[in-house]
Amino acid sequence: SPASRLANLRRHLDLTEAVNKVAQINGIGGSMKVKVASEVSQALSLGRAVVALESTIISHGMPYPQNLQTAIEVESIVRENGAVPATIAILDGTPCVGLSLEELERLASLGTSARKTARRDIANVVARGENGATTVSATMFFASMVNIPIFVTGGIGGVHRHWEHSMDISSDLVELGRTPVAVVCAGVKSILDIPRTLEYLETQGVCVAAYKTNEFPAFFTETSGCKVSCRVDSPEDCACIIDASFKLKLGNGILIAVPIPQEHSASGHIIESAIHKAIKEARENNITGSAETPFLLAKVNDLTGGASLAANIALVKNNALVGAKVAVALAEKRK
Ligand code: PSU
Ligand code: MN
Repeated sequence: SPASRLANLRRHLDLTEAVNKVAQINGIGGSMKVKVASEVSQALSLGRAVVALESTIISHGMPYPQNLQTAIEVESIVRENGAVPATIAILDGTPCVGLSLEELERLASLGTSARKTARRDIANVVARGENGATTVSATMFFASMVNIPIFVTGGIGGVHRHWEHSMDISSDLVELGRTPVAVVCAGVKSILDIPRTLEYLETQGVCVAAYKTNEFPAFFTETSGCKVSCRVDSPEDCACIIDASFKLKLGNGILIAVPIPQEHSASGHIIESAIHKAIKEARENNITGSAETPFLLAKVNDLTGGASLAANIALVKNNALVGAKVAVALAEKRK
């Protein structure tokens, strides 16, 4: 039908644009190189589902070797559900979209000696030829650059407790306000100020959708006491909202918050008291800025005897499952 021919043409034009974008970055005139794994660029040019994955969660979010194992398992969950995984990191100064097993191994064993790279750090890491593990903000930036619409992670950054003194608000929230990528996460940890994180996302014009629930999840637990204005009940539901947001060219991101599976949810009060202690210790040792989140994550894990790490791994895998299904539903819709 003419309508489907038009749709095909439209898609062809979008893809040409995507391919050109990559080419431009790799171009002779351009000085900047972005390496896109061939499996990823092929999938993108065929309009197939691709899921971006971040790398700070590997370097700073989990200890070795669980980080490597989780990264590999997350990639295979994405594949098993019909999408191509694209883990994003900066290696020797080259932004890479899609890592080989060797590259994943390298990043996982580098751990915290890879630089935690948010948007503000990208140019510095590239210019110095360093290794950078991308946070949510930097990963969104590169995903959007190569037209990957879906990105899966564990938890995003947010408004820190004591924000009124430190003014510490994660650049993840601002990135969500200005980069059109849908981020699948398990909400934010209560190391952060959750109600104010949601207020800030509203200010930034970000649609926050909760998956099969009316409440924003708090990473380790299914509930946070905060309601969201958008509930989604299926991958297709998510795909419709993403598609509408992109077609309207709203320009901002979307947050899809998937609660941790009930059987893995960590005991609320144990986590809560660990978070309390961790924050107290961070204050006493004057740990602030970009060092705060990795410090709190590691401390909470120590204090809970690894229970929080197990929960973290389980929810990331669950997010990968949901994210891959959303990516497939979106690719179907765009056919
Ligand atoms: N929260 C988590 N796990 C993580 C992070 C946050 O539960 O691994 C990482 C993500 O990479 C996120 C970053 O983008 O920390 C936010 O850091 P900051 O709070 O410094 O903006
Ligand atoms: Mn910060």
